Amino acid sequence: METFNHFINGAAVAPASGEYIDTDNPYTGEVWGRIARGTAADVDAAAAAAAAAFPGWKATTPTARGKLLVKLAELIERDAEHLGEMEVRDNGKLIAEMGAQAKLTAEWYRYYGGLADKLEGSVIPLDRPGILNYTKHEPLGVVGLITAWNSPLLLLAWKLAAALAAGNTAVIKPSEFTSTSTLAFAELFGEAGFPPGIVNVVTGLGHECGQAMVDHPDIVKIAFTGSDTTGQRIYEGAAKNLKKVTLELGGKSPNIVFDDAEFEAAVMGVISGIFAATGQTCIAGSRALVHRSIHDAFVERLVEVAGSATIGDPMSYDTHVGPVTTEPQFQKVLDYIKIAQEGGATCVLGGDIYDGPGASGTRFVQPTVFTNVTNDMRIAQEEVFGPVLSVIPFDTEAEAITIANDINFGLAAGVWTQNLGRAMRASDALNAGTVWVNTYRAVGFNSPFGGWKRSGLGRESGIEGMMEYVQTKSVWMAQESSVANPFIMR
Ligand code: TXE
Repeated sequence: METFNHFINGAAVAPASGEYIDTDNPYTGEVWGRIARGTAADVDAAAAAAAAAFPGWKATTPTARGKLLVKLAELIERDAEHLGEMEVRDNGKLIAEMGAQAKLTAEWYRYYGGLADKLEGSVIPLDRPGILNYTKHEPLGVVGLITAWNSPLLLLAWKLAAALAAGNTAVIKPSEFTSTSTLAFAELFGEAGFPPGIVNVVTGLGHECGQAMVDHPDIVKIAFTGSDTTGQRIYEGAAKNLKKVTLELGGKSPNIVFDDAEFEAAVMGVISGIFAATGQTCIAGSRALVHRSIHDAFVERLVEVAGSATIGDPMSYDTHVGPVTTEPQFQKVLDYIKIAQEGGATCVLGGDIYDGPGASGTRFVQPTVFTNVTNDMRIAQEEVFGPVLSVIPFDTEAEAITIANDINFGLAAGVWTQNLGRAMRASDALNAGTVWVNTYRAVGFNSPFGGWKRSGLGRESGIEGMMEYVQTKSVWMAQESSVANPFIMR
């Protein structure tokens, strides 16, 4: 049984409470480690370390900060295999995905390392003689970064790389289900040459440790990935101290297949949108909107391919669908299958626990497809976060767009068509932060990502992602120190 402590000021620190939380392997069900159960006292210590490190980090030139981030990227690439394996042990997602993701996170640190000394202010051509007015982008201070269990290191990179490049210091809280890869990753900062205190990790429960970060007066911003209800709670809590927030809150994304789509590519695209990562992805294309003229043939092929997925050990490169990460999530997915059936949807694939070959008897759900779904059903409106697809037929382009937008979320959307005009019209009309045409589930370090409506606030990645971690200062410098009339505005 391995024990993991907080990482504060460059060192492992035991929890003030002395308490730990068990952590298990979703594939075997085995409890293999325990993580520190952080409380307000631990958050205090981490915030104090980050606050102490902030002036020095802010004063470090952006070029020097960038070089350290690039060095960190090299270390991530060196250790990617190990970090990826830790993530699989924590969240049960496929090694093919988590290994690649761990390596990919390096790109965010490299990109923001390069961007660090390119964030320029402006000189404002004032309508007043003898005054130089310029703007500069300054860091916010200590930022709190709270991540979810589905992709711990990638979700963190989207936040942390931008925050550090901009000159902020950080307190991080990974999900209580998947904390160990983040703790191992934090060790790399010292080796890369970062002074201690710039990056601190506290682990623990959301309502205890996470909430203490939201309430902490010295943490000036919270960047969060998780559910919309927790995101709303964080937003409300942050309002008390007028904290800034960036929120990435998942969705119920439509994947629209028009009758002129390249059939086989669209089938694979829809499958990749929902069954990859066992559906545990914020951008899951959990609503397939399919033109009625191809609906039956499309469903038939979808069921054929999804039904042949190899289910089992996430550490095997031959596995297509792994276990559900957490016990509450497993129960939630099963509940939603029942909700769909009670709501009148027809289950044409799966619909139950999987205990066939490759399953270890823990948290496997069969890839599941529902037809006869209408967009007002709960299964079409609420995020399941599991391998459950709803197929909804449509007759016209206008109807497809109406159904796609008739939802409280707006993170992503997919469009499958060979008609360029239709692709452009649909991309314009869809209410989503990301639209993919003839592809799905693609993200990049330099392309802004974020949601509309209940899918969140703010953007991550790209230049916009860095602007979430700076505040603008406007400096006025007079050539001559004269105050003509002290009683009126100059
Ligand atoms: O999420 P939570 P959970 C969705 C998905 C899933 C549901 C529940 O639908 O079924 O969320 O998953 C921390 N103050 N997504 O329970 O509660 C918590 O410790 C501060 C979508 O895991 O949102 C964890 O670190 N922090 C999503 C993080 O918030 C708090 C990815 C996420 O937990 C807190 C994962 C509080 N009061 C789940 N309460 C996506 N957008 O991709 C909890 N936390």
